[in-house]
Amino acid sequence: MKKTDWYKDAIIYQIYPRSFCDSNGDGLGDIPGIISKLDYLKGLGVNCVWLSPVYDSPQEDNGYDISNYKDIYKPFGTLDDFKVMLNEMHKRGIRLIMDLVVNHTSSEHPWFKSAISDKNSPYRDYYIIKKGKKNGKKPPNNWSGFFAEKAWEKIDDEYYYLHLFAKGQPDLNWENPKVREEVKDILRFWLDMGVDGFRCDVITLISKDQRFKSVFPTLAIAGKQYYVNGPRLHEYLHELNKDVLSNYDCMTVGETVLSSLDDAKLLIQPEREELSMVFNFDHTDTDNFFGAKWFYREFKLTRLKKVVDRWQHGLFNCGWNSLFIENHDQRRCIGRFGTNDKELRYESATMLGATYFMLQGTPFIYQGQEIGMTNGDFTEMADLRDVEVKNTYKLAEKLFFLKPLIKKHMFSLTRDNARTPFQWNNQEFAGFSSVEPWIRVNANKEFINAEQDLKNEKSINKFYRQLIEFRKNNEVIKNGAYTCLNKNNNDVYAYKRKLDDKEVVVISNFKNKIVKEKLIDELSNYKLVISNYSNKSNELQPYETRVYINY
Ligand code: TEU
Repeated sequence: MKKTDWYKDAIIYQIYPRSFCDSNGDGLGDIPGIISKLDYLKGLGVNCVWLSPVYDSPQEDNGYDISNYKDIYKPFGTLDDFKVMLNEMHKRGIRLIMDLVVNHTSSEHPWFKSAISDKNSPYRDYYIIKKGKKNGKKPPNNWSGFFAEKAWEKIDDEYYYLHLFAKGQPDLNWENPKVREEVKDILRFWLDMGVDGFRCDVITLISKDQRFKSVFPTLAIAGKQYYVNGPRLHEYLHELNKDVLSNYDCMTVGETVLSSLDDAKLLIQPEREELSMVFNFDHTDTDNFFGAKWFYREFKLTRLKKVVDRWQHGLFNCGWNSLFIENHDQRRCIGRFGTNDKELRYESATMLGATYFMLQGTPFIYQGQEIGMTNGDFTEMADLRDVEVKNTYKLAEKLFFLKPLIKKHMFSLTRDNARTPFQWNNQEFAGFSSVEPWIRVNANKEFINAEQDLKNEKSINKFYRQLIEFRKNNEVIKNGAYTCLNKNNNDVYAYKRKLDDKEVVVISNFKNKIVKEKLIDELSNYKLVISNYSNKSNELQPYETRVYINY
């Protein structure tokens, strides 16, 4: 097997299976539904899919809680359906990467059930189980997790288990070599079947500082200094790479929450043989304080530029970037980053699309992003489904904030915003399903849907096709050096990519106003290849974007 860098030429489409396409009328998306849409994906031009978890699971966190790593969640289909899907993807030149969720399992996993029901179980040491303090009355330490809860849950009078996410997601004990062998076995199972790689869920959390020290003060995600980028992280990843990943032509992209550029370099420098790429969240944190999305603050373009500059320069000739503006944990990009989700939706969507697509790295598109889907139109807490927002709401209520205010906050920031059913057409359930889906369809499916978008003169999908087409085999986009052309400008983002004497220049207006841009005068010998207005003057229209080349 020859290991290649195919992921550097990939354009990856993320499918959140529950919400993509329901083929059998149970209100939940499924694998046959995905198969029925592969020609649509082929038409868009993507050449790889990242599939959010489809494994067997009680779905406390929509599949990020796995109870059997080698089987499919029944309502999504069977292993045979999966194999057909994989084959149909490969036939169309589309690779498939799976979601690898191995920081934790589900509490319904047989390993965990055995571990907590019997102190002598061979699986006891698969998890992080510790005696409580004060004769079991208090947890082993004061850590808290990501979902607005304490990180320890009682098993009996004496013992607790660690869960950095929901209670139904107990953390695995990676110190135990048997656990690492199990993970390798899971990797081989899917790689041997033909999958092309993995998106590794919260991979930077797998190694915990074994002193399990309490921390002070105890803010949100208390203890993170002891469990993010822990002491043996690199050793574990190198081991997986050496023993399994290096034997296949596969790629990995690590979800690296709370990690810096320096942390990322250690994970992806090719000679270290750990991961291929990471997802960093510095850009999605440009509209909050402390990297915590609930602490919302107004977006500022210069802040975004700083982040992009840091990563584009930081990984140049040293690692490989991933590029994304949406995923299943983020709210929709339109209406975000200073843009407008109403009358200038097309302009906003296309401007953001062009701006991130011309950077160095592998672009990811989240389902619905390519037709400009917007946040959910939630009005009641009962409209929401996500365990994170439910826990956070409970906590906020306890801290006696004004209820109507927190509700509004929850509606605008909940992860459910990205999880509403894909809007295929304007039928009652948006062509997603024939029955009421698991989460409400956005009422704007009347005019925001794939069928309509493809008919529109201003089609977001067609704009993305253009971006994808332009990137394919484009050496300047793949390898060119990045330079920001107007660091201190808070309205317009202009940057250049340069390889030898070939240049690509991107100019994007992030404001809902007309902006005069002098740079345009200097580009009179360049060719305008992509834009979302037919304007050629040096005044940029609201959310106008232009891509120029000099070759
Ligand atoms: O996300 C990790 C993670 O850190 C997020 O939960 C993040 O804190 C949150 O989205 C901020 O709003 C991964 C998965 O992408 C997510 O869907 C899972 O819930 C989580 O891991 C647990 O597996």
